[in-house]
Amino acid sequence: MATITEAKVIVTSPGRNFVTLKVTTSDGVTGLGDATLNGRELAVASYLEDHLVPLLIGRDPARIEDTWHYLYKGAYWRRGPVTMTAISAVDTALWDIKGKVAGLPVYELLGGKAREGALVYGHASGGDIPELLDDVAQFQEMGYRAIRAQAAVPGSPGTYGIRHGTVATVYEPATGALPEEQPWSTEAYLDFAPRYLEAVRERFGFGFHLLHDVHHRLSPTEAGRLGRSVEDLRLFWMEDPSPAELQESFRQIRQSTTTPIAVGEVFNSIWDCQQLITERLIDYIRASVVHAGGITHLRRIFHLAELYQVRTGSHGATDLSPVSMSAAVHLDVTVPNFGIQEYMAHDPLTHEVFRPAYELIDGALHPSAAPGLGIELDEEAAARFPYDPKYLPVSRRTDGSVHDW
Ligand code: CS2
Ligand code: MG
Repeated sequence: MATITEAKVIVTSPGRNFVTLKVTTSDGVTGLGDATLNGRELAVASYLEDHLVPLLIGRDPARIEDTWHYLYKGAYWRRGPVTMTAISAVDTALWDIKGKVAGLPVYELLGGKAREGALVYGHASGGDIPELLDDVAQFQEMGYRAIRAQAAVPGSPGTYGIRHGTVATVYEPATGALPEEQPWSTEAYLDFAPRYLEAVRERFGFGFHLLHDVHHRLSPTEAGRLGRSVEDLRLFWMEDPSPAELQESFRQIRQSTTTPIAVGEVFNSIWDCQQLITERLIDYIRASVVHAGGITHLRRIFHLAELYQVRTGSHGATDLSPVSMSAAVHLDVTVPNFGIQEYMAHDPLTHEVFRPAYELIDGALHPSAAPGLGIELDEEAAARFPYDPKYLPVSRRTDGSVHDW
């Protein structure tokens, strides 16, 4: 029996911060798992180094399901983004190893392909409507068949989702050692968002999927109003309309509008979406490999969703590393209820460290047929980019009080 002989945590910042777990076996096989939790990276690095790595040494790398339960149930303290991101990294690395040992790409171990590639959506944005329209045109030229549209709300230049720089540049303004504070007016947003979404449909028509992210900014009542006001624009989805701690609040949104609802990028276990799925309060579940317990647990969430005709639409912003993206694409091509995959191209600097083998073809990501996940990490390159503390901004309402980010 091979055993795990080493598990190394690699923190690197090529363009933005990433935490990666590299597991090595006594046969010399290595596997990678993403452990990045944007703005709280070092907490996961410590959870892994101080608490999980000592438990992994000497274990059988083939026992993925058992290791998952050992780490989840054995901790006594369950769930939470730090714990689940750390477990995700271990799980993903073990699937990578299992594929390499079997000589098969991970999608074969998951039951084989249901489709050749995973349809992705790209992020078009602009400081105003004309800029947004130019950006949508760029994504169409690049072959994207699904496009998310966001424009800066007048009076709130730092609105979430607005890219600074080129298509490959992170848009989340990482503001240094302390979070930047940004103003937010729900009234201004509710007035403006339907207008720019309409402008996109007016100029480009209905021959592509149009998506929009609300980023947890609305109450269920406001979300219902937004959804209703854009029904004629036939959005693919309205994302994160409201914070989902209160899952049953989505019933109100659901009853207010036929605009499809997607939620889940901040979820870390099946318990965060059980009610949303089983009561069909959403159309798309956006949990991801890295934050929802790895391939093992995300697959469980997707299978539950399949029973209730809820489709998948995993989070894939640039704070999810190319290791995450590789794992996501392997899983996406196998699940019957796949819907769409978010994809933001990484900064070219990121690719000096991470070398993924997935390919974007005609608006869909195709996994590589190489054994495992088809992802390599250059440790020497990683060492050239030390950790760079950065935070997401904090949002404040016009009266000065803190709002949801
Ligand atoms: C966003 C994310 O991609 C999305 O849908 O909501 O970019 C989110 O803001 C970041 O991943 C937070 O780390
Ligand atoms: Mg989002």
